[in-house]
Amino acid sequence: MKSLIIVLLILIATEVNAASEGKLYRASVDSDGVQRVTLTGGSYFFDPAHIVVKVNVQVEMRVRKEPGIVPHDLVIMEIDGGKDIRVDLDSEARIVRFTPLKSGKYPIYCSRKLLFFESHREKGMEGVLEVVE
Ligand SMILES: [Cu+2]
Repeated sequence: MKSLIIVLLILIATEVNAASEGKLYRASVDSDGVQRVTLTGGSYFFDPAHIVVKVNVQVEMRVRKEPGIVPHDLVIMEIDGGKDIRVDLDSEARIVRFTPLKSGKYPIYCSRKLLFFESHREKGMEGVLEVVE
């Protein structure tokens, strides 16, 4: 009985974790040695919201914005040897290239904010880029 409860607790904890990090996309390395990811941002989400990439392998990220008038951007801090990524999202895809040099979890978020309203990040426009060995 006790072990059943423990298993249930683990399952619940895993579920909560999955929910907070959103849809998972695990990048694979293409034959040319680049791992490609497609990311869409909108009000107020990133899809996928949880991206897993390999360390020390170039990432090519195609980013675009869902249709609509609300402006969005994409920020990833200190991903490429301390370099930040900041790109305005457009309905036409833009390509961002970087090489993650250190494993860890890097927040992905939108830095937009309208006047005194909550920031887009606070409204849920954030995710995680997980860099693994
Ligand atoms: Cu935004």
